[in-house]
Amino acid sequence: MSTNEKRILAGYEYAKDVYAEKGVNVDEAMDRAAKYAVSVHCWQGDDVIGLENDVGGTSGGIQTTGNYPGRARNGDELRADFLKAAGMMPGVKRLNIHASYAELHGKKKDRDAYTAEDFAEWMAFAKENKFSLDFNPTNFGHPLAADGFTLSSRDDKKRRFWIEHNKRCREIGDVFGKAQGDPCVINFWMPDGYKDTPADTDSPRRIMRDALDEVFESTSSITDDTVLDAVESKLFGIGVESYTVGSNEFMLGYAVTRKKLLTLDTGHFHPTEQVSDKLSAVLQYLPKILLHVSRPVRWDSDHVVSWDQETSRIFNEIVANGYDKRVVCALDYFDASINRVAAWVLGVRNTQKALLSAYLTPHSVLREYEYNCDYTSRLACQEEAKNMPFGPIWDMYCLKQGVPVGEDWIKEIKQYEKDVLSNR
Ligand code: RNT
Ligand code: ZN
Repeated sequence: MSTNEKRILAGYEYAKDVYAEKGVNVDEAMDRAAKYAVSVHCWQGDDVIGLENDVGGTSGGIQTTGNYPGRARNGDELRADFLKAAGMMPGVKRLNIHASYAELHGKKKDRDAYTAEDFAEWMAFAKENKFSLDFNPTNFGHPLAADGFTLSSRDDKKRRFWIEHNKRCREIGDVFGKAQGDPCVINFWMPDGYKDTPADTDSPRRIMRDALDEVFESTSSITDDTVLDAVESKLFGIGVESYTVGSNEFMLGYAVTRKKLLTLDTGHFHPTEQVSDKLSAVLQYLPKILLHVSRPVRWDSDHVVSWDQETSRIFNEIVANGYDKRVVCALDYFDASINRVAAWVLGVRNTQKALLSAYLTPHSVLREYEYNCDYTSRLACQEEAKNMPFGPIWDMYCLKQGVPVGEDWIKEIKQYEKDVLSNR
């Protein structure tokens, strides 16, 4: 055993005792954290540009900022970077890809004609490395979405194209789901909306509702066994400030009436609204929801997920309420101002810290105080919980998961940057 490992073990023994005193079983907490899957988005690795022939990139109010060198320029680089990053992330990981990551090899076809074959490399990669795949229609970054409308377009030709694209995505997800033996989670996000106050707010919503219905009804042979559909709401995007067709109320209503998952992205609400407070509200009416964990800084800026108070609260809600099976977790951010592989690792490790720390929190003690109306003790205990020796447990968790402990991963990233990224 190395000196470092001895130190980790000593710290761990001490910390375990402290937690045991509060009735927390540390080994069980680590086990549960490791089993809760986090779906990691491929698009952090290439600034959401994608791998298609002539289309791709961001539009519809989302934006990647920064120009750090070393961006993955093709599928092989993106997968190599992802694998490098995955080796530094504890816990079960899924791999979340977008339709814009089709590898067409010069084939002249558009998004309304994609099939699972266009994702053959991703499927092989997922199988080889034992990641399950999740999927997303790409309703942006395309000339037919240039006017800001997709499934709610009044233009029949454009709307038909997007309806067909979203159908293809369910078919592709079905192939993924069958191949991996567990459902592929498909997230439907449409950027549709107006920069300025509309004269007609009703018809785009009616058109989108009917278009979504058509997508799901015409592919209804695809069931929950292979695909879980989620619809993502949003408040506003850059250049789409005044009206978003797929608003919170629209998507919540859609999810409840059509039995879909609702996607709650932490950047898609007014800054004083908290997704942590929404989980137990929507889960009174929906069996499952999808989370997009992100970090909005003043707007939906998609900063790298930090282990901040709101992220902690979200995972406390999941764990304390026993929502582990009902809240599906995916990450959604894109930062091109720092090393992109590091950005991946940071976001997942921070999510995992929030998750592990939630499993280590004595929720039943806190609830007992609450039920006895002893709010003094509840607050005191919540504050004391912040001071628990989490660090040594985290180190042991990383050690057990076979990923770098402490800051060791930064050295590894710097080496990778020197050997691989800087040569691009
Ligand atoms: C946009 C949504 C959406 C996208 C990804 C790339 O605001 O959050 O989920 O970020 O699909
Ligand atoms: Zn999102």
